[in-house]
Parts: sequence; C-alpha cells; structure tokens
Amino acid sequence: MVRAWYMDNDSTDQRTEHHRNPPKFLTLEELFDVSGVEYFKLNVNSYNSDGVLDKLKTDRGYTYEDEMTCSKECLPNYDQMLKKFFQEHLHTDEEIRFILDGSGYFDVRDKNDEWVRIEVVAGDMIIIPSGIYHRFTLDAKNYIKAKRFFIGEPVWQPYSRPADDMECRQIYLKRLAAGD
Ligand code: KMT
Ligand code: NI
Repeated sequence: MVRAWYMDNDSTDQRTEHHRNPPKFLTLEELFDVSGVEYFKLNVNSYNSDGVLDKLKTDRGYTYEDEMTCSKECLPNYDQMLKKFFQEHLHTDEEIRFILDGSGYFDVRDKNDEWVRIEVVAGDMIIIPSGIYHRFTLDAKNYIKAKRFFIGEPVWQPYSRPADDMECRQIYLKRLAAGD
C-alpha cells in the first residue's frame, strides 16, 4: 500500500520520512483531490503478461518507455543528479513512474502549497500531473529502479520554481480548482 503524508518543516536529512507531529496521512483519494496525483497498483511479477500495464499504456497513450536505476553504483553523476531531482520543479508533461524495485519519495505541493510526501515501493505506479511543483529523493536505502513512460518523444526538462507563468502551470491550477 502506498503511503502519503504531510511533511514537517524540518530541512535536515531529505532521506528520512519527515512526518508531522502527530503524523497526518492522506488516503489516495485525498491525495488526488489536493494535488491531482494519480496512483495505480501493478504486480511486479506479472506486469509483463497480465495486461494491466498494457491497458494503462493504451488508454493513456504511452508510446515511450525506458528503465532507470538510481543508486551510487548505477547513476552517472549520482550526487549531482539527486540534488537536481530534489530541487522543486515542474514539467510540461506528466511524470510517470512505475517502481520495479527499491523505494523512494516523491514530494508534491498540495492545493495550499504544503509538501505531501508519497512513499513509493515496488508495484507502485505514480502519475504526477504536468504543471505541479514536485521533487524526488531516495530514502535511507539509497536504491530505486523504475520504468518511465511518456506520450511521444520524451522531454525530461525540469523548470525550477518559480515557473508560475508557464501555460502548463495555469492549466494545472484550473484543472485542480475544477476537480478533474
Ligand atoms: C525524476 O525525474 O525525478 C526521477 O526520475 C526520479 C527517479 S524515478 C523513481
Ligand atoms: Ni520531476
């Protein structure tokens, strides 16, 4: 089960959970309502043949996919890349990740600009909307392997906050307010 919670305001070690006191969790429905983030549970042992991922790809038009591993051994420029992932940013397209192994945290800003931390583990597929401010960090285990998907030719370009005038940001805010 994926877990999501509101973060404390402590800027020490980004790899720890950073719960509030007392902890404040969100259900997946609440997560969607306050951020537009979507979540699907897949079976890491059977996704190649069970048709669930195939249907998602067809329904949503994902035509590109690749795999990435983040660990000290596997990622070139590991420290630099992780620093970049953790800088608050947005993209002009959805950020779609299906976790195959390991774990990590996607942090997203909610409607009130508060950080929500989403813990992802093997089997979790997360869709971060275009135009939402977010960031990523590994947890204390320092390892994640994930599939990335994209509609068409991939564009991974991050735009650091502030990027409030971008069209994708304006569209995102309108959709969030309308609740769809
Ligand atoms: C990103 O764009 O932040 C990433 O791809 C992070 C690693 S994916 C689990
Ligand atoms: Ni991103």
